[in-house]
Amino acid sequence: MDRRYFLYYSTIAAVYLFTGCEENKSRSSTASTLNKPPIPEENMPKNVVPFAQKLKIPSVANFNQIKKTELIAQKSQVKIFPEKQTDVLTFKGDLPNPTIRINKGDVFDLDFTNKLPDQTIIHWHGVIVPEEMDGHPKDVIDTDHTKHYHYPVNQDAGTFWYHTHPHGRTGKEIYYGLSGFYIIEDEKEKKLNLPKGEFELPLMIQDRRFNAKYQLFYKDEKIPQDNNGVMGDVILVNATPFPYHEVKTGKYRLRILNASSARTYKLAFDNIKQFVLIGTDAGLLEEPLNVNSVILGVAERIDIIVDFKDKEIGDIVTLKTLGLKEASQLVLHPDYPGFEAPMDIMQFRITQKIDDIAILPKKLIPIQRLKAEDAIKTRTITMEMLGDVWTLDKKPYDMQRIDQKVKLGTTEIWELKNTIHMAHPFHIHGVRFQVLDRDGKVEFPTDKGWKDTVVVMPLETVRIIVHFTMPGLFLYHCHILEHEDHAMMANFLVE
Ligand SMILES: [Cu+2]
Repeated sequence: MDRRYFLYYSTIAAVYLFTGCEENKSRSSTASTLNKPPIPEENMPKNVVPFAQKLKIPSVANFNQIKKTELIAQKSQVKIFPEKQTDVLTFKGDLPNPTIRINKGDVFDLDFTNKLPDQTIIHWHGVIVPEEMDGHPKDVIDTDHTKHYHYPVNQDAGTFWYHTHPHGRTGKEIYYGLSGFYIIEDEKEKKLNLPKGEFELPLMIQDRRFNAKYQLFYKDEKIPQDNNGVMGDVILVNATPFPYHEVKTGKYRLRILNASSARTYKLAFDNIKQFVLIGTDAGLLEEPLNVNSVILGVAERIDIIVDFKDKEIGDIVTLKTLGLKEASQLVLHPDYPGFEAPMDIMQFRITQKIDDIAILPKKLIPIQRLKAEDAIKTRTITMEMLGDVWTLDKKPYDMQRIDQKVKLGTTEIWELKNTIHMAHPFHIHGVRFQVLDRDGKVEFPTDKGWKDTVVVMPLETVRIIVHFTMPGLFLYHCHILEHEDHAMMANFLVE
């Protein structure tokens, strides 16, 4: 049986087994497609040969060497597949978009020009910046207009990212290409002597759908489940489908970002049982943590060390997702692999023996634990479905409404209650936070570090603790892009 049809019918079977909160409407419309594949003929995906292309490495805009740079959101054509042009959106005319690197203490200076037909804006995900620099959707700029971003970077080293954030169109713009890495470095991190140069790789993971003409296609309006989240069967790493990368027998620092629309990954390697988690979204851990796998929701990042020292020339190590069936009982697109599906992501091919004698430090960066007793308030935020619209606290997003007011300089506990049978990565702008506890059964090693996005599993409550240091109006929202574009977003004012 053709793999597409196998996936299709096995997911249909899952619909009938499922007795949770899925709307009757969507269940019957899925069932009505039983006799006919839902994807129109022209959108039938071509076979994509995995591990046929080298991993692309983004260019770097390094504020050590430059004072200022520019990004221009524009339509472009790029070769995601050899000899084929794919229509995409880029910031510099090509994909992957450049990686921004900047030192803590330096000033970020950038002109952003919008050459798209619609209004848009850039958000610096995880970077704590003044309100007018944050890229709130209220600050969108018109076509052919330029916004000047200028702010000091005052936070610890970590792996962040940037993407556009216009309300209602974020999902589509990121899907077509508008995201990149943003790396902050500092002196404390440099002293740790972590792998660098060719031994440090940013990996942006995104699942995508391509049609027979090698063009991306986003939501299928005929499939209501696409509003639950867009999933694809082709995994791009740095805009390269299922790439390979040639490595030596040493330690590599991988900065991994999940910039997908909806997919939560459970990342692991075959042929390497254990790897080392050294950092989470917003900085390094206190000490390296040995792990076998890590769950990574949309917008989350991990900083890991993988050691190929025991490998021989010719060996292959594959980065994959083990699948995470616990993450959703809702049906997403019935024709594409769901959360539960194990999938290969990329290959590391060992091509050279070296003696890597560097030792990973036993201690990384001290983390000051925020204490529950210092919180002046506990707020509960619920993740709800209102009819068939994704919301927070049963209220669809209203750009004019202030949903929460917070006192500058205080600490609060936010209790994130997921009422739906689907995991939601919850993101807060303008802060970094720590996870206090979660009532679920799945263990998250990433809960040990600084976060700006946290996955809340189905029907789970996660308590986070936040210290508010930046005044202004900011957003909190689900980072499944189709959920935030729906209405699963809210404003809070720090004053
Ligand atoms: Cu969500």
